Amino acid sequence: MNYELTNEQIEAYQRDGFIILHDFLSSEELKIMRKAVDNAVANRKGRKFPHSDIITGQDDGINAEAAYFGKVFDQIINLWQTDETVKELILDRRIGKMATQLAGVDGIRVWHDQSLVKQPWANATAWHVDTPFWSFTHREALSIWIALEDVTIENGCLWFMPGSHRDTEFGEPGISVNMGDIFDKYPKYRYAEPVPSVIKAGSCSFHNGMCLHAAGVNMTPGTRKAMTCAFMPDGSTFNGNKNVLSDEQFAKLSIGDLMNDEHQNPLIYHRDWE
Ligand SMILES: O=C(O)CCC(=O)C(=O)O
Ligand SMILES: [Fe+2]
Repeated sequence: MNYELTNEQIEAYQRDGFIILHDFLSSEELKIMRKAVDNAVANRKGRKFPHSDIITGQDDGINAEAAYFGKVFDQIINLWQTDETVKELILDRRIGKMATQLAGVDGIRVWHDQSLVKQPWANATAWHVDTPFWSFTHREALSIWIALEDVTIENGCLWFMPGSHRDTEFGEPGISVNMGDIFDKYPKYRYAEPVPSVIKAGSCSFHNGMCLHAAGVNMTPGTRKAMTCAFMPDGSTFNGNKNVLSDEQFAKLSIGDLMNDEHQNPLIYHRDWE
């Protein structure tokens, strides 16, 4: 794992809101991660969350919009909670250190991981931001997105809008079936140039959860597999959103509570550990 970041890379991330890191995993590490994720996904049998029977793609009701979202990607969340190997690979202290350095915070906890598989001919992921969906409010929250297969313009790579993480706002997140609806809210970016993240299997990107991003349709007969993990800066507090929390966890929390449950949001790196 090439986990060393230069100051230039950290500065570029903080300026742009994302960074693309080629050759992140060695071919051996990639093989291990791909096998672990495939196995963990198969064992979940389509269950989107560890704590409920919702099946990925079937949780948004029966209407045209749900039918569209059901064909964006297969999304299996918190594999680390149901698979020991994925836990070891994703809650890796070295990845935590990278996230901490990029975010410029003191420490990082897991918010949630997810396997994202765009099936052949899958729909596009419209422009959106991530953090307003989550159960805490922090401008430096971020995600790693690891390509488990070569990711191309044709099979639905991610696209980022440089610098947008400093202009977006919290509040109603929403993601539309229409690719460009979010530009009604952020007109400054309607005519801006996005950057495609074309990366080989084993490469990764990090993006700030407030950075505008999207993914294209999968215009190929093959899959586009990625493993991702969202990170919450240590010290974040509950904002009232349920998001990926179970009913039990949600019932226990009050707005303003520190999100420091080691079973749900383990600390994976803190600068004090050096
Ligand atoms: O993989 C995709 O198509 C979208 C991923 C995404 O939006 C994210 O990781 O935040
Ligand atoms: Fe996203």
